[in-house]
Amino acid sequence: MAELLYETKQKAEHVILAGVCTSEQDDTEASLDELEDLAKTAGVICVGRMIQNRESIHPGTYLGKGKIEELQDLLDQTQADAVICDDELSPAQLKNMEEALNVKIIDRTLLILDIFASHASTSEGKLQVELAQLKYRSSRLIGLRNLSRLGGVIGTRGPGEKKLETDRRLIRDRISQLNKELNEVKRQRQVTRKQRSKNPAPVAAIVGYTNAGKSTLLNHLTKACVLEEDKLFATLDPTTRNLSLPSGQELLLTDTVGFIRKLPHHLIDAFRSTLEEAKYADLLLHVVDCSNPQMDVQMHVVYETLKQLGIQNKPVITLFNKQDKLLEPVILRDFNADKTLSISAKQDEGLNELLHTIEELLKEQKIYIRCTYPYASAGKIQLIRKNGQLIKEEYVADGILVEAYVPQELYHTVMP
Ligand SMILES: Nc1nc2c(ncn2[C@@H]2O[C@H](COP(=O)(O)OP(=O)(O)OP(=O)(O)O)[C@@H](O)[C@H]2O)c(=O)[nH]1
Ligand SMILES: [Mg+2]
Repeated sequence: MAELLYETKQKAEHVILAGVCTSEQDDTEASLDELEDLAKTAGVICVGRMIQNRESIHPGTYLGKGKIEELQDLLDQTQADAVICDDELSPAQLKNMEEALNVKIIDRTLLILDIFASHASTSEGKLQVELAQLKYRSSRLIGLRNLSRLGGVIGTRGPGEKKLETDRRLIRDRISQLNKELNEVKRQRQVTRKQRSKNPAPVAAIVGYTNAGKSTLLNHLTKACVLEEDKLFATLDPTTRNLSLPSGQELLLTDTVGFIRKLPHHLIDAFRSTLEEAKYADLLLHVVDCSNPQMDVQMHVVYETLKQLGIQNKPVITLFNKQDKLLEPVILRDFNADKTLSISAKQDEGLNELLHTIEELLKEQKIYIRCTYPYASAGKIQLIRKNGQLIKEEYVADGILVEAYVPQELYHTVMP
């Protein structure tokens, strides 16, 4: 029984999208386009949409009374079997809408959780999704009971206050169990990171909006074989690969989970350790799909999410990707970036220039040294060659004269 509780596969085939346009959130049409992409990724078909202009979202029913009636008509016309709302609904909104419309009501959060659930492949990813789902669900059990009546997967459990109590307790137990398991995973991740920090190769994290082309970039730079797909949230687990820069210096490159506007907060909490991979990076490669008309909003969402995760003040190279898709020139700028470049990851365009740009930026983060090493200290020069940039190495009377850029953390170790 408990298993069924966190099963989230949507049975709904045909859905109607609903959003509210307020003075604070006025790009509802674009947000619904994205919701439609999410819905497609989750395997459902959108047969209509409805937008309401309101001062603010209705606290009790999400849409106002008149709009709910219109929605009922649209449901009758289209025979759709569910409504997907573009915001996270409160438990009361969910319950009231279900009661008013008598169809399945799904919100943006549930939809994203569903996609994450079907894309999670590692045990860590699965634990994280399950935790986020349970937390979301634990406050919405009444709504979920309705969901089962309307033909949801959890319909077999049967309603009843007693049953509900038991489930609530089961959910609580499972949440604490999941937290325990995730803490263990997190500890493990810290151990790995510590081991990695013994090898002082710089780390670059690829961040960006979902579907921007992050995995494609990693694959084209390193032959990593990460799944690239025209789907949202194709990547949930960070993959790290080695990359040699033109000077021979090694770099670790990490692909990360994509961001999206209104990323559910339970997901952020559950995925914090995965999302925070970028926190330990020396530099961020911010991939932007510049063929998307929503590019500016998407960049803003990325920086806001990074801020929320405590990832700030890192050097950023913004990559305006998918150049090949641009039909006419667009203005490309990012005032938050240290450097910007236009690329097409898929067509290997601009990637060599990218490697040189990374090298340049890393050089700026390093300390310049010019000193003479006694012959016995050749090991230190070897260390510089591996982790810094050796510009000059000359045999002189009293040793080896070295000019180089060295990482700050290695400065004291490599000084003669
Ligand atoms: N035309 C074109 N398509 C690209 C380019 N780079 C990536 N794509 C396509 O964009 C889609 C998304 O690419 P991914 O690499 O999976 O994107 P991602 O940022 O890793 O996405 P998530 O993991 O879902 O967050 C795929 O269909 C890619 O083939 C490019 O330079 N040009
Ligand atoms: Mg990806």
